[in-house]
Amino acid sequence: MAAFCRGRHRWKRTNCWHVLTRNLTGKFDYDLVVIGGGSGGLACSKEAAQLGQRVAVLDYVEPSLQGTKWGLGGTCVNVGCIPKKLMHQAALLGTAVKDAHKYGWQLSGPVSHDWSTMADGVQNYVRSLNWGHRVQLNDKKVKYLNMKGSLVDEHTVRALSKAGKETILTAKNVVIATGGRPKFPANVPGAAEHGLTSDDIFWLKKSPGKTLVVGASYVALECAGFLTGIGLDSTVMVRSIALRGFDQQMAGLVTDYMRAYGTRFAWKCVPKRVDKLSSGLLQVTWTDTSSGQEHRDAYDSVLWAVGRAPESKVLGLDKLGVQLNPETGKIVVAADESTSVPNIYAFGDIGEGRPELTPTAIKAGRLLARRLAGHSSELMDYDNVPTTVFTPLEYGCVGLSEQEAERRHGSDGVEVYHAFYKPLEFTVAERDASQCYLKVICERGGAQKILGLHFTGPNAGEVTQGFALAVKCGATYSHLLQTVGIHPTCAEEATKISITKRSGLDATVTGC
Ligand code: FAD
Ligand code: NA7
Repeated sequence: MAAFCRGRHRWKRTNCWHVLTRNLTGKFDYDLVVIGGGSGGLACSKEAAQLGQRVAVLDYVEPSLQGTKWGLGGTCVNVGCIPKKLMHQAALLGTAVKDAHKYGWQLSGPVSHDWSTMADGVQNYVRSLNWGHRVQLNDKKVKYLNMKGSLVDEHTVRALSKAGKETILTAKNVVIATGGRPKFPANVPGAAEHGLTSDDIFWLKKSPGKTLVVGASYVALECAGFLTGIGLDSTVMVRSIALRGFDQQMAGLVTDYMRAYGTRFAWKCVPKRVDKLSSGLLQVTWTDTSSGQEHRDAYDSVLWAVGRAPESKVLGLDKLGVQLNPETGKIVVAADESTSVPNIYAFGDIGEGRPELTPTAIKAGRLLARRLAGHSSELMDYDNVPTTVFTPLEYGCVGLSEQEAERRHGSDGVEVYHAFYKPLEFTVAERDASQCYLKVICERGGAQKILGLHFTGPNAGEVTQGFALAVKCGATYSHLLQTVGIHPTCAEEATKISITKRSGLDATVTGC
């Protein structure tokens, strides 16, 4: 340790000595230091403090390339779930205004949307959450440092403030929950220089205008969906398929609905370059890979939603031998969130193979805190995690996709019950319900255990959450049929579902 300090580190001798004495006496400044104050890190640190642990949490936001920055709370609060769902709500209200005419509302004059009113409301709400998180940490006696953390050894964290002030903290255990950041594509000149990502879109003061969204995973579709919904010309550029990893029949319904809703799609297209024109518009050149032809169009904004990656390099993990997946940069973790180095744990978006979702990060963080405090040995169960894609037609699911169920059980081992239904609220409004669909994937033999449930329709998150409990409890097809529906709802269709895909019968629900 002494040699380590003398030769390789810049911090003051007093600090160095401080580290040395703490380690030799077995006393640390903290029981737990958490690097990253996002969904997972905050949950972990608050839980640990509640169990009597001495805890510090470091959170530091490196501004985006466009200069966007935000406060405490991580991706979900600032540049993810929360602003996204609120802007999705803005878009849904646009549809509701159209429906309202049919329901008798007399709305005089043209209806239009004002970006800055929406953005102000959303951004102010996010700021209130930032403040709420600070207050909670204070109340729970968690030491919060707005500093960038990196590891010195398995018990020592170096924290650096924006002004360059260095602080050394020692801890019995160190937890890394630093999440990820949006990527830019390699080899597309002008992409990073002129492009936005989800780190910027929610914080724009002015409307992004005509927007090209590149990428086809749920972040891309959700952003393009709400932009269309508030009246902007938006195009999704899809390199291969939409919603990779999700059930592909459901992905088709989601994109079909979006197309009918007004979102444009450039299928099988890859961007080549982005140039800023003298008009200020961004000219995007792309290749249509099915024809090999090159195309061009001008946009006000280009939003890259081509995946996320952790900034694991700055954490100093390589020096300590913390094993990373070289392809993703994520930390290799065991079932108990331990890394390859004792006393260092990692979870949430930075954990290799973990779902990139807030509730899993929160739950995993709480459980880890309890285990580290010696209060429990319960592990996080990552099976049957439900999720919802908040596209104009929402898509909720839990369990396996039909493709994955067939891969695991064979197509003869799986029974799929399905129904095309019409939400009651669509009727008077004369809305097309062609993509409102529900399917329940069951084991074909035995008690017909439910393997997966997929739903497109209004309030898909609310619908799916309850069924997720049933799936977690090992529900079977007959449990579903024994359940009494709530009438009139969309979710009740699940309790009546009887047409199998195998039968080839028309799955359209008729009557009540
Ligand atoms: P994060 O929340 O990313 O927190 C990590 C924190 O650590 C950040 O504040 C970061 O700045 C900080 N940090 C990084 N490095 C350091 C360092 N060296 N020192 C100090 N601090 C550091 N999930 C859902 O469940 N539902 C949704 O609807 C949903 N929508 C999303 C929409 C978008 C557009 C995006 C991008 C994500 C969405 N997610 C959603 C995913 C969700 O936001 C993440 O899964 C979740 O935030 C991960 O939590 P985390 O604690 O692992 O990391
Ligand atoms: P994902 O889930 O990693 O998806 C990335 C998408 O971007 C996917 O459709 C990719 O197509 C596409 N992609 C990737 N690189 C390119 C390039 N160079 N050009 C065009 N298209 C590209 O990323 P998201 O940002 O949507 O979401 C990440 C997580 O954040 C998500 O799980 C949420 O939890 C929050 P492909 O399928 O590879 O052809």
